[in-house]
Amino acid sequence: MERTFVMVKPDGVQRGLVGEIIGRFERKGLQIVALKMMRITPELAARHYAEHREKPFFKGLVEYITSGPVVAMILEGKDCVGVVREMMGATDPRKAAPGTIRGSFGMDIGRNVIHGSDSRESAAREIALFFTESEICEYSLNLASWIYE
Ligand code: DAT
Ligand code: MG
Repeated sequence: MERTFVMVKPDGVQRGLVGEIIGRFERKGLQIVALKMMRITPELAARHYAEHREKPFFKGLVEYITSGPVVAMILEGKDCVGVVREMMGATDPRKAAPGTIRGSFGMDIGRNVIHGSDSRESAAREIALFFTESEICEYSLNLASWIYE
């Protein structure tokens, strides 16, 4: 099983989309193994988005992601990283496919509601950045045989 890091961004929290978004992942069959609400510091934002440090949108991105609480989680499932990226849709919500999370709920690239790791390597890095080992719950889903063959 694979794990990925997902975060409902401050706009998603303010707009009351937390339940809708988590519900979509639950109904898909992904397992929540860690979940918390938190405020991201500018330092954590800079580490999380280190790959974008030189981009013109970096300052605005850090302001946005630190502007209110986020809901951070670790999801687990078969091909979880790719499955979540597909469910999120394209980075620009106006270009994201209808029915995806960004395609359903967003308009601007700087208010795109959700973050999800883009690779297994990013997932491992971001999970370590946001969660301690003791915050991760190992448990088996009794439903597993109804989700996977
Ligand atoms: P994603 O969040 O789909 O992985 P990314 O890693 O390329 O996208 O960028 C991280 C975030 O930065 C993205 O969710 C929104 C913001 N962003 C990306 N490209 C942008 C741009 N051209 N203008 C403004 N914000 C941008
Ligand atoms: Mg990214």
